[in-house]
Amino acid sequence: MTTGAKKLVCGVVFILLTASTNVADALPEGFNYDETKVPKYRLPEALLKEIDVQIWEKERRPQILSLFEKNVYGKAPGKPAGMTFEVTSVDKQALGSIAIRKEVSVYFTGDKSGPKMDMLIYLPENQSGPVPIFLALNFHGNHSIHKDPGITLSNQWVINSDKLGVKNNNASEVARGAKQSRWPVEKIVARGYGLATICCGDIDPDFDDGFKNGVHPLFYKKGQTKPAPDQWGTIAAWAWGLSRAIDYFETDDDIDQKRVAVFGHSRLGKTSLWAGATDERFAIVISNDSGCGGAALSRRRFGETVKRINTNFPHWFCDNFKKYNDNEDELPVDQHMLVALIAPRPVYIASAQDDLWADPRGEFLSAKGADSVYRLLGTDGLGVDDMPELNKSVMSTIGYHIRSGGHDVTDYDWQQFLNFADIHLYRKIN
Ligand code: GTR
Repeated sequence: MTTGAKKLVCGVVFILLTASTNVADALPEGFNYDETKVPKYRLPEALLKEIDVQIWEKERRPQILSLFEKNVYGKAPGKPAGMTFEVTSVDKQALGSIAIRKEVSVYFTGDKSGPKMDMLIYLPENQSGPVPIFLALNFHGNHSIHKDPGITLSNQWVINSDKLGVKNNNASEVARGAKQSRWPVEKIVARGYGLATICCGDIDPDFDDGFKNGVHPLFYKKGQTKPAPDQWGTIAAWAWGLSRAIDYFETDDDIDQKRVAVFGHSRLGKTSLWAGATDERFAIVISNDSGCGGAALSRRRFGETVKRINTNFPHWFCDNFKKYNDNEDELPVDQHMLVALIAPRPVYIASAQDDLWADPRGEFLSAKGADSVYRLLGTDGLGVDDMPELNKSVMSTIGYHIRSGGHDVTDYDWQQFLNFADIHLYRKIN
């Protein structure tokens, strides 16, 4: 071998080693990442034997929804009486005059000193009527999604981060635009869609405080200090907040509340699926790398497990979910039934090849497990039998892709979400 060729081989080996180290970093030890070691399991059936559309709608769907409420996410209250909205800013020439930017505060009980969520909205500047919109929670404050200096710096609880300059849960200018790679706002508005986003911490700060902060205490009965074992955890509270955003859209003539695509990444992808299941006003549901408690089948115990998620994040699900730690086979549901609850509305599940912690195959199998319900309801379901090739998206009513790379939201992901919305939301209704 020539010296040049040797150098090339060494270089390739080095790159491969570095790449695999990075992947391994995101994969906690002591969990299964080996397909041959997935235990044998039997999924509960979404459809029962003698079933038709009417029985699905009147009996089976409500039954499955209630099983998820009781055993996984917890039951949330409805729309609060007295909720008010306040438009706090409007700029009709945002982002170099391509967008309208609005900010809206939602006061959950109407009390301005009580919990509220602050929503940031971008709409295409040249819209001729109400526009379809992507709605998504963010992790670090609205100001983190774009460098736009007109976005108000959050004055609510945000998660501490050295990198983003956040101490004592107070937002910092360092975070402005820090997450913009995940939010291609210009592309979204250029394609004729709006984007609305809210920081998840406005609804419930993401740590286990025994449910003293956030929206839970607003609904306690006299003497109650925390949710009952079948009442909402943090994910259900975040999903509830997304429904309150649609309540606002219903009052805004610039937004078409019948064409709302709810989107979320990771823990917020679990949330978008649950929001889509509980609120049929969401026209399209998109989950990105949502993993355990999201699109991935719990029974596979591949990557993150029920026990691990309940231990690390004891506040995300309802207390009853802890009964299934190391006991997944006793769950009366699995996550394919969560996807089925969204039927017949289009749902898109996105996975990433290196994100084994979120079990890409388990996410695909949920999509596949929901297919029978989607077909019963007259759609084309999931258009493939097997996992598609890398970076080849499936655009049937159940959409799916697995892209190269790790746990993140990339341009590739957004490209597919926009195409999916064009097929199922935009062109269909226009
Ligand atoms: C991880 C968690 C995942 C996923 C992720 C995220 O630590 O294990 O379930 O939700 O966080 O939200 O980024």
